[in-house]
Amino acid sequence: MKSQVEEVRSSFEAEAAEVNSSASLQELKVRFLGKKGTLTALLKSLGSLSPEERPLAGEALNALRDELEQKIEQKKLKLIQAEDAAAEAGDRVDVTMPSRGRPAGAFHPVAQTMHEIVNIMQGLGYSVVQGPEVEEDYYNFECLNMPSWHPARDMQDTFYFPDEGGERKTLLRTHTSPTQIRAMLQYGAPLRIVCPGKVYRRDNDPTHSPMFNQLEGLLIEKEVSFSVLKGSLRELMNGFFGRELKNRFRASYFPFTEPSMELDIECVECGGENSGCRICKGTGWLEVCGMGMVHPSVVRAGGINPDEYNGFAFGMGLDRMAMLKYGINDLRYLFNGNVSYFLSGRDA
Ligand code: 2U9
Repeated sequence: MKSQVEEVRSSFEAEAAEVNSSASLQELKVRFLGKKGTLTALLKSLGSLSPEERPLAGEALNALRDELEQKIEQKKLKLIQAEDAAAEAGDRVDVTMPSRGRPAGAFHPVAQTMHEIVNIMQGLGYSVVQGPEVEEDYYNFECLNMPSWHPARDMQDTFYFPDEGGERKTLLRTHTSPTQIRAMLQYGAPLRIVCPGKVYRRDNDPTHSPMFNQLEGLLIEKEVSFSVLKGSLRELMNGFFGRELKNRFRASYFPFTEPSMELDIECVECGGENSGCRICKGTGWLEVCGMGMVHPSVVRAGGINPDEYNGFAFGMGLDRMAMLKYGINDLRYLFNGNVSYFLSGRDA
């Protein structure tokens, strides 16, 4: 495999040196990275290697793919600049030439993800509710079993607004759950809602941003069982990823649900077949969603009688779901406004 990697690299270098226009660059890209491209064929052949050979070979091929993508992008920029300069230097102006079209716009991958999940949930009878991003401490924490002394507040290091001496402290919401409390108070039971939106936490590292996008769901009806929750989430994940995925539910803890669980799905990148997989870290599983039966005191805080109604809630990070579905391997791509990564596509 090592020699094949070297062969592909050197033939790419040789062919790239001959490229002198955006059109021939695109052809080069298709030859190496397209669906039937040389490198793509090697990546596909990984499955036929032995489990001992596969991780190293996979790593080398992924690194080569990243390298080729980067070189193509660099070359593309240079060619476009050169072509623009040549066009400007030309002394004849063809006034009949149609203007250079603008690329059609597209949804941001996170917005796209949000729409896809909302569509699936609407199919299951859920409505969309939105709420304020500047929230009251009461709705964000108190109603959700997190009084001021509760240690769970430390997990959501919060942006508080300066205390202006008013009765209610305000903050940037740390989750969309307060919107669901507001909806319970406004609409009562029964209720099926999803709440997508921006949330804010004091997190800033390569895998966390101080603002991220969440989608939470809430169902309040009579005699709701945990199995309905499990079935609904399996439906959502299979619908979102477009195929039947292995799944497992693990016991967990959230102050606002009891009992609580987390859902793992099989790794969408390697299906558990690659011990060196960058996405699942070789575990074969991806954590995608937290959930549980809504705690009776949270149901009561929403103005609904917990002796009459019960239900479940779940929550997930939309940024993470977008990255998993669209193979985006760095959170920063979602925020830096550089569309070339998305326009070039990973499978063009
Ligand atoms: C009400 C009652 C309960 C929403 C829930 C989770 C579990 C959860 C995390 C997923 C990744 C947040 O974005 S994340 O960091 N969320 O695990 N969320 S249950 O529970 C609610 C919501 C509203 C009234």
